Parts: sequence; structure tokens; C-alpha cells
Amino acid sequence: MKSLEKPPVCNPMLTHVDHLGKKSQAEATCCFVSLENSTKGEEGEKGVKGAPGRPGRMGPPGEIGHLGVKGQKGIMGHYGKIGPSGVKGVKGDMGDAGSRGPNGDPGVPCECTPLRKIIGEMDILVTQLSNELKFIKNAVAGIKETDSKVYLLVKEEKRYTDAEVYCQGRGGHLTMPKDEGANAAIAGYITEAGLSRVYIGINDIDREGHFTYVDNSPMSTFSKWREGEPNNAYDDEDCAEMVAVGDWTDVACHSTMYFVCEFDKDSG
Ligand SMILES: [Ca+2]
Ligand SMILES: [Ca+2]
Repeated sequence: MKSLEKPPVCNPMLTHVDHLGKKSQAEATCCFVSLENSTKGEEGEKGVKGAPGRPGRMGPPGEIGHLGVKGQKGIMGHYGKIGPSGVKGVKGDMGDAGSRGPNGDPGVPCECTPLRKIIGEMDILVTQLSNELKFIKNAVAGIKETDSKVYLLVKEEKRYTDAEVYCQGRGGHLTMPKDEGANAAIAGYITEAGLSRVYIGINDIDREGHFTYVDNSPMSTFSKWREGEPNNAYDDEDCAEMVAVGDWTDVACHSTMYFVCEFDKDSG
């Protein structure tokens, strides 16, 4: 057996440290151990299992997979509910023109002269109707009556002769008071109407100073002349008026004023 060289002892306790903290070079080289020709020791006991390590890092993303195969078409579903009405459509094109109709009958030449005559007659009728309507309005407004007479106060200013024509046109005359009762009745109508004077049917047109009724009947014993009348003033008073109190005066026939017509009841 080869003698062993005594290995240098490495004693850390002999390591010199100077005042600057630096190890001495000579002493540092003494730590050398030679394991040549040493014997292997016995195997030690197995150590205790250590604690589990920390989780590793996340790996890289995998590769994209392959597309799957398309499935088969399903069966038809149930019908849905009816939807709302749609928008009104655009107007269609115009249809073709129809066939031409038959010719009309020939026209009649204008016969204007008869038409003008008819129009003229209609104008006359309108005028007559207007007058009749005016008469009815007057009748509604001013008609009065006694047992034997109907009196009409006409509120249209007319001359004496025109007033008598008006009354005759309706079947009467200017009123001819022949007694106190009739005279009072007429006077009452004048007063009610708020008038002061009206023509009555008395005149001396045919013979000055000889008064008669307008229907040429003679004056009776009854008269109602105001005192001093008739005076034939200016030699121009041949007609008669009644004032509101019922008195008579002679006046000029060309004066225009309202008047009273009278109608006999039994004359219809
Ligand atoms: Ca006279
Ligand atoms: Ca007079």
C-alpha cells in the first residue's frame, strides 16, 4: 500500500485577514484535499420528498382546427301569422279608347222672337206678382172690417186718381163714409196708424161745388166737413181727405198721400 501524503490542513481559523479585510495569498492556497485512492462510503438514506414546485408558464396557442361537415336540411316549419297590409300600388295605365258613338240629331234653329215674347210676358207676370205681394203685405198690416165693409189702409203715396185706380184694381173704391159709424171707424184706423190725413172717395171734379162719391153716387144727408171747408182754395181743390179726428177737407187732387180703400163684403 502506497503511503499517503499527509494532506495540507486547511484551517480556516488560520486565514489571515489584514486590517483592510483582504485574505493573505499564501494561506489561501493551502486549502487542497486529495481524494485519490479514497474508499467510497456507504449510501445514505433516501431523503424526504420535497414540496411541489410552482406552476409553469402558459404554453403557445394551438393550431386552428379543421372545419366540420355541414348538417342536413331540417323539415319545413309551421306557417307564421298574416302580416300587415302593404302600401297601395301605383295607378295602372289608361285603357284603350272606346269606339265612336252614333251621330246626334240635327239641332233646331233658334226662334228668338217667340222666346223674347215669352220672357217679356214673364216679366209682366213678375211685376203683377210683386204688386199682389205688396197688396197682401198691406192687407196683413192694415186691413180692418165692419159688419158690411172691409177697409184697407194703403201706405203708398199716390195721387187721388191713381189711388182710386189702385182700389178699383182690387174690386173696391176709395172709401166712401156714408154714416157716423163708418166715418168714425175710418178715423180710428188713421189714428191707429199714426197718420194725419188720407184720401177718401169724395170729389167735385165733374162740377165745381157739387160733391159726389167716387163711384158717382150722390152725397146723402151725412157729411163731416171741417168748419170752413170745402173752400176750393186757389180754385184748385176738387178732391177730399180725412184728417185723424174724422173731419173732411177739400184738397188738390195732384197731391200724393196714403189712402183707404173699401170693399163690400157681399161682393166677395
Ligand atoms: Ca173744388
Ligand atoms: Ca180746402
